[in-house]
Amino acid sequence: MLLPCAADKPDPAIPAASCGDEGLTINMAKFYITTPIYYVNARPHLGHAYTSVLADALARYHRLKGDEVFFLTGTDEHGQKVERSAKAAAQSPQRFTDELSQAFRNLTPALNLTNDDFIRTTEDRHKLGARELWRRAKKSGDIFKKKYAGLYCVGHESFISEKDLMDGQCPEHLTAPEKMSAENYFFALSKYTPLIKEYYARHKNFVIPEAKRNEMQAILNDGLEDISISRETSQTSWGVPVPDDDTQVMYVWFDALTNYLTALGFPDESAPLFKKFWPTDVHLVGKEINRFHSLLWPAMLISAGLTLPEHILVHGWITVDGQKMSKTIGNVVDPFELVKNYGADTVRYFFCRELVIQNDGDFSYVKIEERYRADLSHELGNLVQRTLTMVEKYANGKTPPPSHGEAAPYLESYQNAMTIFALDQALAKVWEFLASLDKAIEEMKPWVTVKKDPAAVNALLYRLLESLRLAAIMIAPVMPETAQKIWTALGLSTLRPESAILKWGGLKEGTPIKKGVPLFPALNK
Ligand code: ME8
Repeated sequence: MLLPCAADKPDPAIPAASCGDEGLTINMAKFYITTPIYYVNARPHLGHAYTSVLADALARYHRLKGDEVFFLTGTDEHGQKVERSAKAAAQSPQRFTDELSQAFRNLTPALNLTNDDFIRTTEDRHKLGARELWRRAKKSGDIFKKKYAGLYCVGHESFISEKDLMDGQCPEHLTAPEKMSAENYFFALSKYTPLIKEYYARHKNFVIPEAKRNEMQAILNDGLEDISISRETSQTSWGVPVPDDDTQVMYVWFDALTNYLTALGFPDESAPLFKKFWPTDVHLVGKEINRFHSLLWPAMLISAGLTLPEHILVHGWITVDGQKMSKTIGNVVDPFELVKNYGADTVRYFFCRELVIQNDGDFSYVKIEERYRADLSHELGNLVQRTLTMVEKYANGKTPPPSHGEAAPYLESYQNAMTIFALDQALAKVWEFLASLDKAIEEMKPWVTVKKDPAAVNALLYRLLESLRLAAIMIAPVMPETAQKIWTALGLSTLRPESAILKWGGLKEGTPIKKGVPLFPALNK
Protein backbone atom coordinates (compact mmCIF):
# COMPACT_ATOMS: atom_id res chain seq x y z
CA MET A 1 0.00 0.00 0.00
CA LEU A 2 1.58 3.23 -1.03
CA LEU A 3 1.17 6.10 1.36
CA PRO A 4 0.26 9.62 0.30
CA CYS A 5 3.49 11.40 1.03
CA ALA A 6 2.49 14.98 1.75
CA ALA A 7 -0.14 14.14 4.33
CA ASP A 8 1.85 11.27 5.69
CA LYS A 9 2.91 11.21 9.35
CA PRO A 10 6.19 9.42 10.03
CA ASP A 11 5.50 5.78 10.71
CA PRO A 12 7.68 4.70 13.64
CA ALA A 13 7.62 1.09 12.50
CA ILE A 14 9.14 1.95 9.16
CA PRO A 15 12.59 3.34 8.45
CA ALA A 16 12.34 6.75 6.84
CA ALA A 17 12.24 6.52 3.06
CA SER A 18 12.41 9.40 0.66
CA CYS A 19 9.57 10.53 -1.49
CA GLY A 20 9.86 9.73 -5.15
CA ASP A 21 8.95 12.19 -7.90
CA GLU A 22 5.42 10.90 -7.96
CA GLY A 23 5.07 11.92 -4.31
CA LEU A 24 4.80 8.44 -2.86
CA THR A 25 6.67 6.68 -0.12
CA ILE A 26 7.56 3.11 -0.88
CA ASN A 27 7.99 1.14 2.31
CA MET A 28 10.10 -1.94 1.96
CA ALA A 29 10.34 -2.88 5.61
CA LYS A 30 10.13 -6.40 6.98
CA PHE A 31 7.41 -7.39 9.40
CA TYR A 32 7.52 -10.55 11.49
CA ILE A 33 4.35 -11.22 13.47
CA THR A 34 3.42 -14.21 15.61
CA THR A 35 0.46 -15.60 17.52
CA PRO A 36 0.97 -17.68 20.66
CA ILE A 37 1.32 -21.33 19.81
CA TYR A 38 -1.84 -22.93 21.14
CA TYR A 39 -2.00 -25.86 23.56
CA VAL A 40 -3.43 -28.94 21.93
CA ASN A 41 -5.30 -30.14 25.01
CA ALA A 42 -8.65 -29.25 23.42
CA ARG A 43 -10.11 -28.06 20.12
CA PRO A 44 -9.69 -24.45 19.00
CA HIS A 45 -12.30 -22.03 20.33
CA LEU A 46 -13.34 -18.45 19.79
CA GLY A 47 -10.37 -17.04 21.75
CA HIS A 48 -7.79 -18.74 19.54
CA ALA A 49 -9.64 -17.65 16.41
CA TYR A 50 -9.67 -14.09 17.74
CA THR A 51 -5.89 -13.85 18.21
CA SER A 52 -5.20 -15.46 14.86
CA VAL A 53 -7.54 -13.09 13.02
CA LEU A 54 -6.01 -9.99 14.63
CA ALA A 55 -2.54 -11.18 13.67
CA ASP A 56 -3.70 -11.99 10.16
CA ALA A 57 -5.25 -8.56 9.68
CA LEU A 58 -1.99 -6.90 10.74
CA ALA A 59 0.03 -9.23 8.51
CA ARG A 60 -2.23 -8.49 5.54
CA TYR A 61 -2.06 -4.76 6.20
CA HIS A 62 1.73 -4.82 6.13
CA ARG A 63 1.77 -6.94 2.98
CA LEU A 64 -0.54 -4.49 1.23
CA LYS A 65 1.77 -1.72 2.33
CA GLY A 66 4.60 -3.43 0.51
CA ASP A 67 6.42 -4.85 3.50
CA GLU A 68 7.95 -8.29 3.43
CA VAL A 69 5.90 -10.19 5.96
CA PHE A 70 6.34 -13.42 7.87
CA PHE A 71 3.31 -14.48 9.87
CA LEU A 72 3.73 -17.44 12.17
CA THR A 73 1.29 -19.52 14.17
CA GLY A 74 1.32 -23.09 15.43
CA THR A 75 0.78 -25.46 18.32
CA ASP A 76 2.38 -25.98 21.72
CA GLU A 77 2.32 -29.71 22.24
CA HIS A 78 4.38 -30.61 25.30
CA GLY A 79 3.76 -30.33 29.02
CA GLN A 80 1.61 -31.92 31.64
CA LYS A 81 -1.65 -30.38 30.49
CA VAL A 82 -1.40 -32.00 27.05
CA GLU A 83 0.02 -35.25 28.43
CA ARG A 84 -2.92 -35.62 30.81
CA SER A 85 -5.52 -34.78 28.18
CA ALA A 86 -4.04 -37.47 25.92
CA LYS A 87 -4.20 -39.95 28.77
CA ALA A 88 -7.82 -39.05 29.49
CA ALA A 89 -8.60 -39.69 25.82
CA ALA A 90 -6.74 -43.03 26.05
CA GLN A 91 -4.41 -42.02 23.26
CA SER A 92 -0.65 -41.71 22.92
CA PRO A 93 0.45 -38.08 23.25
CA GLN A 94 1.78 -38.16 19.69
CA ARG A 95 -1.48 -39.35 18.15
CA PHE A 96 -3.52 -37.06 20.32
CA THR A 97 -1.44 -34.02 19.41
CA ASP A 98 -1.38 -34.94 15.70
CA GLU A 99 -5.15 -34.85 15.63
CA LEU A 100 -5.63 -31.67 17.62
CA SER A 101 -2.83 -29.82 15.91
CA GLN A 102 -4.65 -30.49 12.65
CA ALA A 103 -7.79 -28.90 14.09
CA PHE A 104 -5.79 -25.71 14.75
CA ARG A 105 -4.25 -25.89 11.29
CA ASN A 106 -7.80 -25.97 9.89
CA LEU A 107 -8.37 -22.47 11.25
CA THR A 108 -6.24 -21.21 8.37
CA PRO A 109 -8.62 -22.04 5.49
CA ALA A 110 -11.73 -21.47 7.63
CA LEU A 111 -10.80 -17.95 8.68
CA ASN A 112 -8.86 -17.15 5.54
CA LEU A 113 -5.59 -16.74 7.43
CA THR A 114 -2.35 -16.12 5.55
CA ASN A 115 0.19 -17.56 7.97
CA ASP A 116 3.47 -18.31 6.23
CA ASP A 117 4.26 -21.27 8.45
CA PHE A 118 2.66 -23.41 11.12
CA ILE A 119 5.07 -24.76 13.69
CA ARG A 120 4.56 -27.71 16.01
CA THR A 121 6.83 -28.06 19.01
CA THR A 122 6.97 -31.82 18.43
CA GLU A 123 8.80 -31.27 15.13
CA ASP A 124 12.50 -32.06 14.99
CA ARG A 125 13.36 -28.61 13.60
CA HIS A 126 11.86 -27.11 16.74
CA LYS A 127 13.45 -29.47 19.24
CA LEU A 128 16.85 -28.85 17.67
CA GLY A 129 16.58 -25.11 18.18
CA ALA A 130 15.06 -25.36 21.67
CA ARG A 131 18.00 -27.51 22.78
CA GLU A 132 20.48 -25.10 21.25
CA LEU A 133 18.95 -22.20 23.15
CA TRP A 134 19.30 -24.23 26.34
CA ARG A 135 22.96 -24.91 25.57
CA ARG A 136 23.60 -21.23 24.99
CA ALA A 137 21.93 -20.22 28.24
CA LYS A 138 23.99 -22.85 30.03
CA LYS A 139 27.15 -21.52 28.41
CA SER A 140 26.25 -18.07 29.69
CA GLY A 141 26.17 -19.57 33.18
CA ASP A 142 22.42 -19.08 33.55
CA ILE A 143 21.32 -22.67 34.13
CA PHE A 144 21.88 -24.41 37.45
CA LYS A 145 20.39 -27.30 39.43
CA LYS A 146 18.37 -26.72 42.58
CA LYS A 147 16.12 -28.63 44.96
CA TYR A 148 12.83 -26.92 45.62
CA ALA A 149 9.22 -27.47 46.55
CA GLY A 150 6.21 -25.52 45.35
CA LEU A 151 2.58 -25.50 44.27
CA TYR A 152 2.03 -26.18 40.58
CA CYS A 153 -1.09 -25.31 38.57
CA VAL A 154 -1.24 -27.63 35.58
CA GLY A 155 -3.87 -25.40 33.93
CA HIS A 156 -1.36 -22.54 33.94
CA GLU A 157 1.65 -24.78 33.42
CA SER A 158 3.37 -22.72 36.06
CA PHE A 159 3.95 -22.45 39.79
CA ILE A 160 1.43 -20.49 41.76
CA SER A 161 1.97 -18.86 45.11
CA GLU A 162 -0.17 -19.50 48.18
CA LYS A 163 -1.31 -15.87 48.27
CA ASP A 164 -2.84 -16.13 44.77
CA LEU A 165 -5.13 -19.03 45.71
CA MET A 166 -8.82 -18.65 46.49
CA ASP A 167 -10.16 -21.26 48.90
CA GLY A 168 -7.11 -23.34 48.15
CA GLN A 169 -7.80 -23.26 44.41
CA CYS A 170 -6.35 -21.50 41.38
CA PRO A 171 -8.93 -18.74 40.77
CA GLU A 172 -8.66 -19.11 36.98
CA HIS A 173 -8.77 -22.88 36.60
CA LEU A 174 -10.78 -23.65 39.75
CA THR A 175 -8.54 -26.59 40.57
CA ALA A 176 -6.28 -27.16 43.56
CA PRO A 177 -2.59 -26.84 42.67
CA GLU A 178 -0.34 -29.84 43.16
CA LYS A 179 2.55 -29.97 45.58
CA MET A 180 5.73 -30.53 43.65
CA SER A 181 9.18 -31.13 45.03
CA ALA A 182 12.13 -32.11 42.94
CA GLU A 183 15.60 -31.31 41.87
CA ASN A 184 15.36 -29.42 38.61
CA TYR A 185 17.29 -27.04 36.45
CA PHE A 186 16.71 -23.37 37.05
CA PHE A 187 17.16 -20.35 34.83
CA ALA A 188 18.80 -17.33 36.44
CA LEU A 189 15.99 -14.93 35.61
CA SER A 190 16.65 -12.71 38.64
CA LYS A 191 20.04 -11.79 37.21
CA TYR A 192 18.33 -10.13 34.24
CA THR A 193 16.16 -7.71 36.21
CA PRO A 194 18.45 -4.70 35.62
CA LEU A 195 19.03 -5.41 31.92
CA ILE A 196 15.35 -5.86 31.22
CA LYS A 197 14.51 -2.73 33.18
CA GLU A 198 16.96 -0.88 30.99
CA TYR A 199 15.38 -2.32 27.85
CA TYR A 200 11.96 -1.13 29.06
CA ALA A 201 13.38 2.31 29.77
CA ARG A 202 14.83 2.58 26.27
CA HIS A 203 11.88 0.98 24.46
CA LYS A 204 8.81 2.72 25.78
CA ASN A 205 6.58 0.82 23.36
CA PHE A 206 8.03 -2.60 23.99
CA VAL A 207 4.87 -3.77 25.72
CA ILE A 208 1.63 -2.36 24.27
CA PRO A 209 -0.78 -1.11 25.62
CA GLU A 210 0.60 1.04 28.39
CA ALA A 211 -1.52 -0.53 31.15
CA LYS A 212 0.02 -3.90 30.36
CA ARG A 213 3.47 -2.40 30.25
CA ASN A 214 2.90 -0.91 33.69
CA GLU A 215 1.95 -4.31 35.09
CA MET A 216 5.23 -5.73 33.84
CA GLN A 217 7.14 -2.74 35.11
CA ALA A 218 5.70 -3.34 38.60
CA ILE A 219 6.92 -6.95 38.56
CA LEU A 220 10.33 -5.75 37.41
CA ASN A 221 10.44 -3.22 40.21
CA ASP A 222 9.88 -6.04 42.71
CA GLY A 223 12.66 -7.99 40.99
CA LEU A 224 12.36 -11.17 38.91
CA GLU A 225 12.76 -14.59 40.48
CA ASP A 226 14.72 -17.54 39.15
CA ILE A 227 12.48 -20.07 37.45
CA SER A 228 12.46 -23.85 37.25
CA ILE A 229 12.91 -24.87 33.61
CA SER A 230 12.87 -28.67 33.67
CA ARG A 231 10.89 -31.64 34.93
CA GLU A 232 12.11 -35.06 35.97
CA THR A 233 11.08 -37.67 33.45
CA SER A 234 9.55 -39.59 36.34
CA GLN A 235 7.01 -36.70 36.63
CA THR A 236 6.49 -36.10 32.96
CA SER A 237 8.33 -37.48 30.00
CA TRP A 238 6.37 -35.55 27.35
CA GLY A 239 8.83 -32.82 26.56
CA VAL A 240 12.05 -31.88 24.81
CA PRO A 241 14.94 -33.76 26.41
CA VAL A 242 17.38 -31.56 28.31
CA PRO A 243 20.79 -31.57 26.59
CA ASP A 244 23.25 -33.88 28.34
CA ASP A 245 20.72 -35.12 30.89
CA ASP A 246 18.11 -37.64 29.85
CA THR A 247 16.54 -37.76 33.30
CA GLN A 248 14.91 -34.37 32.65
CA VAL A 249 12.76 -32.75 29.99
CA MET A 250 12.39 -29.02 29.45
CA TYR A 251 9.64 -27.06 31.16
CA VAL A 252 7.00 -26.45 28.50
CA TRP A 253 7.32 -22.64 28.48
CA PHE A 254 11.09 -22.73 28.04
CA ASP A 255 10.59 -25.00 25.04
CA ALA A 256 7.53 -23.21 23.64
CA LEU A 257 8.88 -19.67 23.53
CA THR A 258 11.73 -20.75 21.28
CA ASN A 259 9.24 -21.59 18.50
CA TYR A 260 9.50 -17.99 17.36
CA LEU A 261 13.16 -18.66 16.58
CA THR A 262 13.03 -22.23 15.40
CA ALA A 263 10.41 -21.50 12.73
CA LEU A 264 12.93 -19.15 11.11
CA GLY A 265 15.62 -21.83 11.01
CA PHE A 266 17.40 -21.19 14.32
CA PRO A 267 19.99 -22.44 15.35
CA ASP A 268 21.20 -21.75 11.82
CA GLU A 269 21.59 -17.99 12.08
CA SER A 270 22.55 -17.84 8.44
CA ALA A 271 19.20 -19.36 7.40
CA PRO A 272 17.56 -16.93 4.93
CA LEU A 273 14.39 -16.54 7.00
CA PHE A 274 16.31 -15.95 10.18
CA LYS A 275 18.53 -13.36 8.55
CA LYS A 276 15.61 -11.56 6.98
CA PHE A 277 13.03 -11.62 9.75
CA TRP A 278 14.65 -11.83 13.18
CA PRO A 279 13.93 -10.10 15.56
CA THR A 280 10.17 -10.32 15.82
CA ASP A 281 8.25 -7.13 15.18
CA VAL A 282 5.07 -8.13 16.98
CA HIS A 283 4.38 -11.00 19.35
CA LEU A 284 0.60 -10.83 19.71
CA VAL A 285 -0.51 -12.51 22.95
CA GLY A 286 -3.47 -12.74 25.31
CA LYS A 287 -3.07 -10.88 28.60
CA GLU A 288 -2.61 -14.04 30.70
CA ILE A 289 0.69 -14.86 29.00
CA ASN A 290 2.10 -11.35 28.87
CA ARG A 291 4.53 -12.12 31.70
CA PHE A 292 6.14 -15.02 29.83
CA HIS A 293 6.64 -12.93 26.70
CA SER A 294 7.58 -9.62 28.26
CA LEU A 295 9.84 -10.79 31.10
CA LEU A 296 11.04 -14.39 30.67
CA TRP A 297 11.45 -14.36 26.89
CA PRO A 298 13.68 -11.25 26.74
CA ALA A 299 15.91 -12.75 29.44
CA MET A 300 16.22 -16.02 27.51
CA LEU A 301 17.16 -14.10 24.40
CA ILE A 302 19.77 -11.95 26.12
CA SER A 303 21.21 -15.08 27.69
CA ALA A 304 21.49 -16.68 24.23
CA GLY A 305 23.02 -13.56 22.70
CA LEU A 306 20.05 -12.78 20.48
CA THR A 307 18.23 -9.54 19.64
CA LEU A 308 14.99 -8.77 21.47
CA PRO A 309 11.56 -8.34 19.88
CA GLU A 310 10.23 -4.89 18.98
CA HIS A 311 6.76 -5.20 20.48
CA ILE A 312 4.71 -7.46 22.68
CA LEU A 313 1.14 -6.57 21.77
CA VAL A 314 -1.21 -7.70 24.50
CA HIS A 315 -4.91 -8.18 23.93
CA GLY A 316 -7.79 -8.69 26.35
CA TRP A 317 -10.08 -11.64 26.82
CA ILE A 318 -13.32 -12.42 25.11
CA THR A 319 -16.25 -13.48 27.20
CA VAL A 320 -19.42 -15.01 25.78
CA ASP A 321 -22.65 -13.31 26.84
CA GLY A 322 -20.66 -11.74 29.64
CA GLN A 323 -19.30 -15.03 30.99
CA LYS A 324 -15.93 -16.70 30.78
CA MET A 325 -16.01 -19.48 28.17
CA SER A 326 -15.99 -22.84 29.86
CA LYS A 327 -16.90 -26.41 29.13
CA THR A 328 -18.77 -26.60 32.44
CA ILE A 329 -21.01 -23.68 31.54
CA GLY A 330 -21.27 -25.09 28.01
CA ASN A 331 -20.76 -21.73 26.30
CA VAL A 332 -17.62 -22.54 24.32
CA VAL A 333 -18.06 -21.04 20.86
CA ASP A 334 -16.75 -23.09 17.94
CA PRO A 335 -15.13 -20.80 15.35
CA PHE A 336 -15.87 -23.24 12.53
CA GLU A 337 -19.60 -23.09 13.27
CA LEU A 338 -19.45 -19.33 13.39
CA VAL A 339 -17.81 -19.12 9.98
CA LYS A 340 -20.39 -21.55 8.60
CA ASN A 341 -23.22 -19.32 9.82
CA TYR A 342 -21.89 -15.86 9.05
CA GLY A 343 -18.93 -16.24 6.68
CA ALA A 344 -15.26 -15.62 7.43
CA ASP A 345 -15.33 -11.90 6.60
CA THR A 346 -18.15 -11.21 9.06
CA VAL A 347 -16.40 -13.08 11.87
CA ARG A 348 -13.16 -11.26 11.09
CA TYR A 349 -14.95 -7.91 11.01
CA PHE A 350 -16.60 -8.60 14.35
CA PHE A 351 -13.28 -9.45 15.99
CA CYS A 352 -11.52 -6.39 14.66
CA ARG A 353 -14.31 -3.84 15.05
CA GLU A 354 -16.44 -4.81 18.03
CA LEU A 355 -13.53 -5.88 20.22
CA VAL A 356 -10.97 -3.28 21.21
CA ILE A 357 -7.53 -4.89 21.43
CA GLN A 358 -6.48 -3.51 24.79
CA ASN A 359 -9.79 -4.24 26.54
CA ASP A 360 -11.72 -7.34 27.40
CA GLY A 361 -14.65 -7.77 25.05
CA ASP A 362 -17.80 -9.74 24.76
CA PHE A 363 -19.14 -11.98 22.06
CA SER A 364 -22.81 -12.73 21.59
CA TYR A 365 -24.91 -13.88 18.66
CA VAL A 366 -27.03 -10.75 19.08
CA LYS A 367 -23.95 -8.53 18.74
CA ILE A 368 -22.47 -10.25 15.70
CA GLU A 369 -25.86 -10.18 13.95
CA GLU A 370 -26.28 -6.52 14.78
CA ARG A 371 -22.86 -5.77 13.24
CA TYR A 372 -23.86 -7.82 10.19
CA ARG A 373 -27.16 -6.01 9.72
CA ALA A 374 -26.10 -2.47 10.55
CA ASP A 375 -22.46 -2.11 9.47
CA LEU A 376 -22.12 -4.71 6.75
CA SER A 377 -25.48 -5.20 5.09
CA HIS A 378 -26.94 -1.74 5.61
CA GLU A 379 -24.03 0.69 5.60
CA LEU A 380 -21.46 -1.01 3.37
CA GLY A 381 -23.55 -3.39 1.25
CA ASN A 382 -26.31 -0.91 0.46
CA LEU A 383 -23.88 1.87 -0.42
CA VAL A 384 -22.07 -0.36 -2.89
CA GLN A 385 -25.32 -1.59 -4.42
CA ARG A 386 -26.84 1.86 -4.60
CA THR A 387 -23.75 3.35 -6.21
CA LEU A 388 -23.52 0.63 -8.85
CA THR A 389 -27.23 0.93 -9.66
CA MET A 390 -26.86 4.68 -10.17
CA VAL A 391 -23.82 4.19 -12.38
CA GLU A 392 -25.85 1.78 -14.51
CA LYS A 393 -28.78 4.19 -14.68
CA TYR A 394 -27.08 7.55 -15.08
CA ALA A 395 -23.64 6.76 -16.57
CA ASN A 396 -24.18 3.79 -18.89
CA GLY A 397 -22.53 1.45 -16.41
CA LYS A 398 -19.13 3.10 -16.87
CA THR A 399 -16.83 5.13 -14.62
CA PRO A 400 -17.45 8.84 -15.34
CA PRO A 401 -14.56 11.34 -15.75
CA PRO A 402 -12.47 11.92 -12.59
CA SER A 403 -13.69 14.41 -10.01
CA HIS A 404 -12.59 15.46 -6.53
CA GLY A 405 -13.39 13.81 -3.23
CA GLU A 406 -12.87 14.19 0.48
CA ALA A 407 -10.78 11.14 1.23
CA ALA A 408 -7.43 12.42 2.56
CA PRO A 409 -8.35 12.98 6.25
CA TYR A 410 -9.91 9.51 6.44
CA LEU A 411 -6.94 7.86 4.76
CA GLU A 412 -4.57 9.56 7.13
CA SER A 413 -6.50 8.68 10.27
CA TYR A 414 -6.83 5.12 9.05
CA GLN A 415 -3.08 4.80 8.52
CA ASN A 416 -2.34 6.31 11.91
CA ALA A 417 -4.69 3.90 13.65
CA MET A 418 -3.20 0.90 11.84
CA THR A 419 0.30 2.01 12.78
CA ILE A 420 -0.61 1.74 16.45
CA PHE A 421 -2.44 -1.57 15.85
CA ALA A 422 -5.83 0.00 16.62
CA LEU A 423 -7.87 -2.02 14.15
CA ASP A 424 -11.18 -0.96 15.68
CA GLN A 425 -10.33 2.73 15.23
CA ALA A 426 -9.10 2.18 11.70
CA LEU A 427 -12.37 0.48 10.79
CA ALA A 428 -14.41 3.16 12.56
CA LYS A 429 -12.72 5.70 10.26
CA VAL A 430 -13.66 3.70 7.19
CA TRP A 431 -17.26 3.61 8.34
CA GLU A 432 -17.22 7.37 8.92
CA PHE A 433 -15.98 7.69 5.38
CA LEU A 434 -18.85 5.51 4.14
CA ALA A 435 -21.34 7.61 6.10
CA SER A 436 -19.99 10.77 4.46
CA LEU A 437 -20.70 9.22 1.07
CA ASP A 438 -24.22 8.29 2.04
CA LYS A 439 -24.75 11.85 3.16
CA ALA A 440 -23.47 13.19 -0.17
CA ILE A 441 -26.02 11.03 -2.01
CA GLU A 442 -28.84 12.20 0.23
CA GLU A 443 -27.82 15.83 -0.22
CA MET A 444 -27.61 15.72 -4.00
CA LYS A 445 -30.50 13.35 -4.67
CA PRO A 446 -29.09 12.28 -8.06
CA TRP A 447 -32.50 10.92 -9.15
CA VAL A 448 -33.76 14.54 -9.07
CA THR A 449 -30.55 16.38 -10.04
CA VAL A 450 -29.84 14.22 -13.08
CA LYS A 451 -32.54 16.03 -15.04
CA LYS A 452 -31.06 19.51 -14.64
CA ASP A 453 -27.35 18.90 -13.94
CA PRO A 454 -26.08 15.54 -15.24
CA ALA A 455 -22.44 16.72 -14.95
CA ALA A 456 -22.86 17.20 -11.19
CA VAL A 457 -24.28 13.68 -10.94
CA ASN A 458 -21.35 12.31 -12.91
CA ALA A 459 -18.95 14.06 -10.55
CA LEU A 460 -20.71 12.53 -7.57
CA LEU A 461 -20.68 9.09 -9.17
CA TYR A 462 -16.94 9.23 -9.78
CA ARG A 463 -16.46 10.35 -6.19
CA LEU A 464 -18.53 7.41 -4.96
CA LEU A 465 -16.76 4.82 -7.08
CA GLU A 466 -13.29 6.10 -6.28
CA SER A 467 -14.15 6.29 -2.58
CA LEU A 468 -15.34 2.69 -2.69
CA ARG A 469 -12.06 1.70 -4.31
CA LEU A 470 -10.19 3.32 -1.43
CA ALA A 471 -12.56 1.85 1.16
CA ALA A 472 -11.99 -1.61 -0.35
CA ILE A 473 -8.24 -1.22 0.10
CA MET A 474 -8.72 -0.09 3.69
CA ILE A 475 -10.98 -2.99 4.63
CA ALA A 476 -8.91 -5.56 2.72
CA PRO A 477 -6.74 -6.58 5.71
CA VAL A 478 -9.85 -7.39 7.72
CA MET A 479 -12.32 -8.45 5.01
CA PRO A 480 -10.27 -9.71 2.11
CA GLU A 481 -13.14 -11.42 0.29
CA THR A 482 -15.45 -8.42 0.49
CA ALA A 483 -12.67 -6.08 -0.59
CA GLN A 484 -12.02 -8.19 -3.68
CA LYS A 485 -15.74 -8.33 -4.50
CA ILE A 486 -15.94 -4.53 -4.39
CA TRP A 487 -12.78 -4.26 -6.44
CA THR A 488 -14.25 -6.62 -9.05
CA ALA A 489 -17.54 -4.71 -9.10
CA LEU A 490 -15.58 -1.56 -9.89
CA GLY A 491 -14.17 -3.29 -12.95
CA LEU A 492 -10.71 -3.73 -11.44
CA SER A 493 -8.68 -6.92 -11.34
CA THR A 494 -6.92 -8.45 -8.34
CA LEU A 495 -6.31 -6.29 -5.29
CA ARG A 496 -2.53 -6.52 -4.84
CA PRO A 497 0.09 -4.42 -3.06
CA GLU A 498 1.15 -2.83 -6.37
CA SER A 499 -2.40 -1.75 -7.13
CA ALA A 500 -3.53 -0.99 -3.57
CA ILE A 501 -2.69 2.67 -3.86
CA LEU A 502 -4.26 4.76 -1.13
CA LYS A 503 -4.31 7.88 -3.22
CA TRP A 504 -7.20 9.65 -4.90
CA GLY A 505 -7.70 9.12 -8.62
CA GLY A 506 -6.94 5.47 -9.28
CA LEU A 507 -10.12 4.75 -11.24
CA LYS A 508 -9.95 5.34 -14.97
CA GLU A 509 -12.74 6.97 -16.91
CA GLY A 510 -14.78 4.55 -19.00
CA THR A 511 -14.05 1.45 -16.89
CA PRO A 512 -17.17 -0.73 -17.10
CA ILE A 513 -18.54 -1.69 -13.70
CA LYS A 514 -19.77 -5.21 -12.91
CA LYS A 515 -22.70 -5.10 -10.57
CA GLY A 516 -22.95 -8.42 -8.80
CA VAL A 517 -25.23 -9.81 -6.12
CA PRO A 518 -25.61 -7.88 -2.84
CA LEU A 519 -22.52 -8.29 -0.62
CA PHE A 520 -24.39 -9.04 2.60
CA PRO A 521 -27.85 -10.46 1.94
CA ALA A 522 -30.39 -10.67 4.76
CA LEU A 523 -29.51 -13.38 7.27
CA ASN A 524 -31.52 -16.57 6.91
CA LYS A 525 -33.28 -16.67 10.24
O1 ME8 B 1 -1.13 -20.17 26.56
N1 ME8 B 1 -10.07 -14.43 24.78
O2 ME8 B 1 -1.80 -21.61 24.88
P1 ME8 B 1 -3.39 -21.53 24.94
C1 ME8 B 1 -9.08 -14.00 24.00
N2 ME8 B 1 0.60 -22.59 24.72
N3 ME8 B 1 -8.05 -14.75 23.63
C2 ME8 B 1 -8.00 -16.01 24.06
C3 ME8 B 1 -9.01 -16.54 24.89
C4 ME8 B 1 -10.10 -15.68 25.24
N4 ME8 B 1 -11.10 -16.07 25.99
N5 ME8 B 1 -8.69 -17.81 25.15
C5 ME8 B 1 -7.53 -18.08 24.50
C6 ME8 B 1 -0.90 -21.00 25.71
N6 ME8 B 1 -7.11 -17.00 23.85
C7 ME8 B 1 0.53 -21.35 25.41
C8 ME8 B 1 1.19 -20.24 24.63
S1 ME8 B 1 3.29 -19.19 23.34
C9 ME8 B 1 4.91 -19.48 23.27
C10 ME8 B 1 2.64 -20.47 24.31
C11 ME8 B 1 -5.91 -16.88 23.01
O3 ME8 B 1 -3.90 -22.60 24.06
C12 ME8 B 1 -4.98 -15.82 23.54
O4 ME8 B 1 -4.11 -15.42 22.51
O5 ME8 B 1 -3.85 -21.48 26.34
C13 ME8 B 1 -4.20 -16.57 24.57
O6 ME8 B 1 -2.99 -15.92 24.93
C14 ME8 B 1 -3.96 -17.86 23.85
O7 ME8 B 1 -5.17 -18.09 23.11
C15 ME8 B 1 -3.68 -18.98 24.85
O8 ME8 B 1 -3.72 -20.17 24.18
